[in-house]
Amino acid sequence: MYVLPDLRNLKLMTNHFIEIEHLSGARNYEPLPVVLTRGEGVYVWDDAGNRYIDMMSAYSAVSHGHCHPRLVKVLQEQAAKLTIVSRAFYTDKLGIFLNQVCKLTGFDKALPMNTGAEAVETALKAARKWAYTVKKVANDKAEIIACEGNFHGRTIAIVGMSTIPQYREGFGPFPPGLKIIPYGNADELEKAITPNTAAFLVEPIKGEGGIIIPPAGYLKACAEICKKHNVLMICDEIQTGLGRTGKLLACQHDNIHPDAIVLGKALGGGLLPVSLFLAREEVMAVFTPGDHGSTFGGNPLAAAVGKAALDVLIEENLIERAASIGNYFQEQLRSIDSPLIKDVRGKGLLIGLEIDPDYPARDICIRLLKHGVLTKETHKTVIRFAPPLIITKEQIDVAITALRACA
Ligand code: IF1
Repeated sequence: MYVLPDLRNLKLMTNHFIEIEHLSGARNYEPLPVVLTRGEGVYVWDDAGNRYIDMMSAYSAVSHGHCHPRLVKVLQEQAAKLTIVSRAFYTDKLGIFLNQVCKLTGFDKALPMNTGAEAVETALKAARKWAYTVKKVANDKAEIIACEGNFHGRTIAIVGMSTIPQYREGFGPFPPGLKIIPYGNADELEKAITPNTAAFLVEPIKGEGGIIIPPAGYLKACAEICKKHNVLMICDEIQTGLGRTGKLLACQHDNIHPDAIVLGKALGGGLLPVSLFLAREEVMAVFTPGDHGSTFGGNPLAAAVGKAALDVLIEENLIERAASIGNYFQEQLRSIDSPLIKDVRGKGLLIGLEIDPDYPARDICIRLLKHGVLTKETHKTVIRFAPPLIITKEQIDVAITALRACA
């Protein structure tokens, strides 16, 4: 049995922490060789005291910046007061949070969960039960349509909709009734709909799929097709929502109001997991007491932090910042003259840099790390630039200078 050396007198060495993690941790990730110890605003520090601009924001979970003082204060105060009581009892925090988020997003009802995948599973269960009890689809025949290259989480049912071989291999068999269509073409949706179709689940912008923006009007056309065929349209706004693309919800770029959405990531203020399934009344009404739940879902600690995260989003104008600073960031990225950069795409502060496929994007991420900028490639050729929404133009200029030196 490996005896861990006494950390107190050990020089904080990166490889030491990496070794410990490799010793005991599953290898389900291949992180960059950096050991982070502290975060504040757009910055994180490693164990040698080097400072980095965080261009990942934990995949958009840290939109408010690391350890936002106001959010940490709410967390600390609530953590010292009441944290987890289960949903067997009411609390003084949950109703206020759900009422606030329904008013903000325009949905009738919200069901609190913890991770994004749990909120997506909740959406799948609601869609199926709505199909059987409202649309009168024959029992166990409900179909749900998703898009090629989607990412909605890592559960068995959700990866049953994935088209990424690595996300599916070795995890079958998968539930039936899940259909895949190409992303970005509304005609393909209409062709895939049958009388048994319960719902269409779609990301307004494909995140993991490489920051892919669908043609303007795509979501609107899909919403009209769903309405025409009495199919629920559910937008996965876990990564694109809460201001990330320059609007509260990314589906608002197409002026649509879907039947339901899922939120997560930044809803927890970069402090803890908070997610929600939001829907119009008729859809949420399918859940009766005992149908669905979660030990931690809707706990007062998460509700207090979730409410504060929404307050900060609005009061610090983070949505408008994402739009204006995001445009500036994209302009600066487009001004970089490098044969390696094939495309710059994104909305607000969800930006992807398409790199020449002959050049491993990970190498550029490693070089950026050495220049004080932290990010990661997605799908080998796209570098993600999704900083906290509090980032300033000056901080973007520093990142651009670093990228000029690396690309
Ligand atoms: C990983 C990226 C992947 C999501 C959307 C639901 C979920 C996610 C649109 C599930 C989660 C995370 C998961 C993380 C990497 C990251 C990610 F797109 F953000 F880059 F994988 F695609 N819907 N995305 O993006 O939420 O259960 O994780 O809270 O799994 O490696 P979760």
